[in-house]
Amino acid sequence: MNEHSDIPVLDVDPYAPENLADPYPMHTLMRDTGPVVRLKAYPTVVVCARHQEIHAVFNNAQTFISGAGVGLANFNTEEPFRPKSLILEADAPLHTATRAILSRVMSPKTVMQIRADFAAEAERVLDQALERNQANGSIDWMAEVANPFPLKVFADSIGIAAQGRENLLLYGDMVFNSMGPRNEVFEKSVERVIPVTQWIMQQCDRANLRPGGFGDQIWQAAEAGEITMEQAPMLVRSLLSAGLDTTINSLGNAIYALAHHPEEYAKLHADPSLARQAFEEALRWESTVQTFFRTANTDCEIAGIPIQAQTKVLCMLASANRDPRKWPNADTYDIARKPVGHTAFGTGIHGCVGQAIARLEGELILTALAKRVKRIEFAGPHSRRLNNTLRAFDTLPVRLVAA
Ligand code: OVM
Repeated sequence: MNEHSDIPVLDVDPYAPENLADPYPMHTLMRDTGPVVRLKAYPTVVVCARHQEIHAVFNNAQTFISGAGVGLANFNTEEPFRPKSLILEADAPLHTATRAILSRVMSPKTVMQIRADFAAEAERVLDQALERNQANGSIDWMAEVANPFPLKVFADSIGIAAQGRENLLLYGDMVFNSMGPRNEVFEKSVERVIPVTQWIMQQCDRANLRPGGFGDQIWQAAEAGEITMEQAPMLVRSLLSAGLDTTINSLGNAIYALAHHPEEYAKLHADPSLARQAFEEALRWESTVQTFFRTANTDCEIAGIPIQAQTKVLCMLASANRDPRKWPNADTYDIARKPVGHTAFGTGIHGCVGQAIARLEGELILTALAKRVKRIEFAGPHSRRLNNTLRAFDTLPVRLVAA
């Protein structure tokens, strides 16, 4: 793009396996190259890796739209991987209507109502994990805690059946991979796209949703005329897409942060009321959703640099959260820090609509952990699940030392 010829170009691929495995050196290079950079391998893209520009782009949804996709593909010229999300991949006025429904379904009142059940389940999961840990000397945190907890509490809240929930992980992996290029990790994750998608859409039928659950409440909004009956299952799909893989890996990332920082864990163990801010700081330090794109709707500018209409803007959310221009000691995991303004949930009108529930899940698991466990140690090498958007684990072996 000639119009962008003043923007520095980097010969790095954010979707190469080595950068997915360890994105931080690349983030530093991107931030230090300029407020906007280009990538040799992706000529339709400009990248923002500093906090200031990412915040500006996300808070100008009229110029930097979501309806052309929040991944690499521009839906104005490329076919979406799946029918577009009615909230993530939508702009006003559609987004306004769907957002209102989901923010009511997951309101502060809802969070108060679900809290006791979520807390009881968090305690049960940690009790069981500790038992397995006593028996075997260590546990896989992902298999014993991070996967089962959201798969129980959030999927129960939506109101889907208990059977087949492993499909939620496969589906999330696919959807988040589809926001990058058609590389090897994408191809591998879409091997079972047809049966997994069929299962997901089946769960979205009203007949398969528990009366009163989040899914049923979306159908009630359709009955009331806020959206059409055809749109209701698609909005249920958003809960199934966005609410599991994200929180699951955030619980993985949080324990990874704490196991890496025994002195920080000691503070949490001494005062479990720090659980909420320890989780929040983990979201800053290891952001589960690493990237989202916007699309320039018109010729515009970022940091005074002209940007051509239809350019995809790659926002490195995890890099904004480690930007030393924004955060003192940005690379330090410090549970006393209150990381207000982090971008792990995005920011602006598309900011995560389920973030209060995600925070609740993190707080409750870390509280239950802090009360039972005096020390966490890595118990062998972890294995990452490389994903084009998510910072994720397959396995995360840890030893929990009981208090
Ligand atoms: C959706 C959706 C999918 C993935 C992520 C997300 C983080 C939303 O289908 O609406 O938000």
